[in-house]
Amino acid sequence: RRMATPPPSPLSPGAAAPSGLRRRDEAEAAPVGSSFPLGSVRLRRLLRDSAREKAAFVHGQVVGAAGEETDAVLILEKTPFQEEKIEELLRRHGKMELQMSNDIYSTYRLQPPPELSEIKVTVVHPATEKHLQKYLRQEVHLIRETWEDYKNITLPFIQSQSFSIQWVYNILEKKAEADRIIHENPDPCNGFVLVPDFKWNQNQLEDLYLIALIHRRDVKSLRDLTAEHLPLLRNILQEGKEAITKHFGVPGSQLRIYLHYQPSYYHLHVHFTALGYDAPGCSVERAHLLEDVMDNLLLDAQHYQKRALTFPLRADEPLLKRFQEAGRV
Ligand code: GTA
Repeated sequence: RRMATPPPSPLSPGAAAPSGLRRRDEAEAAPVGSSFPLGSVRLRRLLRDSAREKAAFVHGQVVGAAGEETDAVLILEKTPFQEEKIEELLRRHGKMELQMSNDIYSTYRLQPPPELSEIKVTVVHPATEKHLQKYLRQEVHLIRETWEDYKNITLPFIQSQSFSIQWVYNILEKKAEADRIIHENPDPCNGFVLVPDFKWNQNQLEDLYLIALIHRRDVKSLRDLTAEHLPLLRNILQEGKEAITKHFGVPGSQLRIYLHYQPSYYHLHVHFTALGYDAPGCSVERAHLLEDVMDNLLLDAQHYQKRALTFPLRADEPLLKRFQEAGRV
């Protein structure tokens, strides 16, 4: 999506910011500095980098005041271009160095002014070993999990060790990100909260990414869904689409709305991403379109307690070891 003919979006210059969203210039006016001591991070190793995503996943060590060391994961990403800033970038370009020239073709190395070359930094601190593993580049293997595998292998495993979902409860209880909420249906059974995903900086619509977190706390993943949850899923689909169209001007037909299996966080949530954005985790081996999930539940209330599900696991994930020990890989 180009921002030349912007929707009634808080992101376009001069547009009034709907409640709960800050305009970009306001965000820039926020106090400089942060609670995270970026300058004192010691680089331990590069976990992964991606030339295509222009991102580096870094394992760092933070030294506290008393000399204690804690692990951190830093994700450094070059942010997408904003159309309204391109002219300024060309006009105010800094040093421009010719790299090669051939007939009508030439390439240059450009050093733009700092305010036009922003980098998004995502910090996980203190990071657990599981976080380091999550972002480490590794081989992946596909698992085909039957319902018996789920009950005997996966469920005991996720009950014994999975990422904390405190951040989800903080959002639901308005202890964090309350000013970022785009929509809420407060019903304790069929309600949810829609917030921008922390992978999206909200500066451009190309990589739009929001998540809907359900209020009820007894649904871990796709595997728990039955026809009983259809009203909840319908609310997420309809109200989520409407809210995104209203706030960002993106029609429902340009949204990819899906669940992950396996998720990283076992509190049911639904991903809303721009259809044109190749979001991490949107490939067939991980993503289940919400509307397909709803159709499956309509056809058979116990669909997800019967069928086998495929998902990828990284080579040294303990869950893969459990499947190997059970002779299932
Ligand atoms: N608003 O505090 C949070 C928060 N946290 C902790 C996670 N999320 C949050 N959102 C808010 N506030 O989309 C978001 C995540 C994710 C969703 C959880 O909640 O950004 P999931 O349970 O299905 O887990 O979804 P998933 O898919 O593993 O999460 P994630 O982090 O997207 O990781 C998938 C893969 O994408 C990773 O293995 C990694 O390779 C890649 N990835 C992760 N982050 C980035 C990134 N910033 N840039 C590029 N690639 C990334």
